[in-house]
Amino acid sequence: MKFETIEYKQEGHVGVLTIQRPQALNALNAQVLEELSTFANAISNNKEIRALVITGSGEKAFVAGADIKAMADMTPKEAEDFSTTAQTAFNSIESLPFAVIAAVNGFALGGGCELALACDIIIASEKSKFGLPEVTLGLLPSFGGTQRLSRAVGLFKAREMVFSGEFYCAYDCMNMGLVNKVTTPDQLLPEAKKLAQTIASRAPIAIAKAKQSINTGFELHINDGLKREAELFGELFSTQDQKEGIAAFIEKRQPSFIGS
Ligand code: CO8
Repeated sequence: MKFETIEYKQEGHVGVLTIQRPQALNALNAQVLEELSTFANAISNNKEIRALVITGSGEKAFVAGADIKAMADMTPKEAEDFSTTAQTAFNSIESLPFAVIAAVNGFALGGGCELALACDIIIASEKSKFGLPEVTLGLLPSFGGTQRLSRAVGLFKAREMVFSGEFYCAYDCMNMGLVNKVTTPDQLLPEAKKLAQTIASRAPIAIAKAKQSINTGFELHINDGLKREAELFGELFSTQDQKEGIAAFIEKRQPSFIGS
């Protein structure tokens, strides 16, 4: 796969995807969004990838939002289509059957914050800043922000962030449950990769089904979520990795998972 605005590298079972538009603080234009979609769809069945880290190029920004200049002359229909293109790309990332970790190295604003929200885990540099400043531009967060933020931090904090358009530091975001861990800038990628490697050492199908159970269960009545959880649990008993995991425990050795 050849891309111009994103760069992908793989170390063992861990992939690292970097948004590469440093001259615009990695702002998301149509090309970045299309490349993200193509990339996510292309890797969704790749059994060699067991965890993915997403970060931004340069020292300043994860992603400073949707490309404001590209939005300047959009018609209402073009704006709606742009929003749908972004939602489709982020849905594809959210649906990947392995863990996706956002390593937020700087500004995660607007669409950048919404990209992090589509990931499973957010690790942030202490230099990072999160925010949904769309209302300062006469817009609303429409790359999933009004939907995913309230699910992540609750309605009241989400309304405050969206209505104020203010920036929040990494520690404030950790306190509100948006960020899992805050690191020094130097330690950000090593910490994100370390967690990715830990996750990649676990049984891949168990991770995929646990992710499915958490994400789909969140939208269901608890009784339906519990039913789905039990079904997914049962499905794992037809995998070789379930047999390997339990055999390794009984034989007092490390398991070796193959992803089937
Ligand atoms: N879009 C396009 N270019 C950008 C963006 C952006 N979001 N952010 C920064 N840039 C560009 C700047 O224009 C500048 O380019 P140039 O050197 O050519 O002038 C370059 O990146 C560097 O930026 P600054 O000089 O501004 O750097 P500072 O350190 O002074 O400031 C900030 C950094 C605070 C991040 C500042 O750049 C900023 O406020 N950026 C915009 C942040 C923002 O408002 N993001 C939200 C965008 S809206 C959005 O994401 C909505 C999605 C849903 C709606 C879509 C419906 C169609």
